[in-house]
Amino acid sequence: MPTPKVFLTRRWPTEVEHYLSQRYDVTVNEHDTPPDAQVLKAALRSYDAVCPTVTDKLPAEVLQAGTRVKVLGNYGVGVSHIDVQACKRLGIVVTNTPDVLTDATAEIAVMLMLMAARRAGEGERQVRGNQWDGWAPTRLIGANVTGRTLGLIGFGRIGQATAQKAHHGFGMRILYHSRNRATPEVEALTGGTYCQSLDELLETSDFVSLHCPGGAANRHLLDAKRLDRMKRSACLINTARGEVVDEAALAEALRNRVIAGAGLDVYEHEPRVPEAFLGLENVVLLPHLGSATLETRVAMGMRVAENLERFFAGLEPRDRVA
Ligand code: 8YV
Repeated sequence: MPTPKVFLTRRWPTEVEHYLSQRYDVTVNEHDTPPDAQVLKAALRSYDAVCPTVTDKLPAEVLQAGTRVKVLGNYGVGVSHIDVQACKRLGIVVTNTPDVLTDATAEIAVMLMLMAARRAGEGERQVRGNQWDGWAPTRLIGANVTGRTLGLIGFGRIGQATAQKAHHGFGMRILYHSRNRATPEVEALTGGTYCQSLDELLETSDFVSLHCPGGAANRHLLDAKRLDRMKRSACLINTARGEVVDEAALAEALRNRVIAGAGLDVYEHEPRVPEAFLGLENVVLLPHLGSATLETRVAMGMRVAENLERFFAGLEPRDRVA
């Protein structure tokens, strides 16, 4: 079999690019900017494997151009930027990179919870803006995280890791809402209590953290009505996907103090961050840092490599999602 042709839509850590180049005929998008639909279509026509990231939109209309591509080795765990059903119809295999980014992403969820509760962004802006005029008993008063209730929506790997860190690190009470109840072992490890009713979780949590997949099924799951169910003192944390939250409704809720704060790592139309958030002090805004540690990004690349190796050897890839 001739050496498979592989296209990386972005730059990857050097050691992974090197590893792949020794095994395949690899082309890297040297510009490292998100490729547009035309570039993606051309890649799907010319390469055996295309390796996209969250920045690359692959709807059915683009995928249909794929006369040569056999496998999409997604660099990341979320695949809501890919029409997975269309891939199934077209016989294109899709793989992702679970496990290796679980802790890095859970760390960001915990960090956002602390930052939102303790008004860290607001405080830092004061210091950098030369507006801090010294310590005072009543200024920049936040809320303790220790001992409070964390409600998780979605309880997969990242949700569970977030629960574990929050429960064991900060003695938090953990509630979770998900399609399926976790095993007793997982509940014991994470301190998680299953909450069948989403409304009940929203009404009783001091922090609500999103860990469900994006895509059409969960689009605007947190809308104005659901935000209104949250405690006035609560914070919303999102490290999942931007589309899970109605951003306009969230901005309104933050402005009107329907909820106390939010910590966001993801946005519905990245890299656009809604203007309405920028003027609000009670929202922490991060630039999709979930998996951004060197060891994680290398491990993600090596996981894609492992999936490609198995695919091209005629075996079932470890992380096949379609
Ligand atoms: C990744 C993420 O870095 O894996 C995911 O789903 O959200 C990120 O942390 C990104 O998706 C890369 O494709």
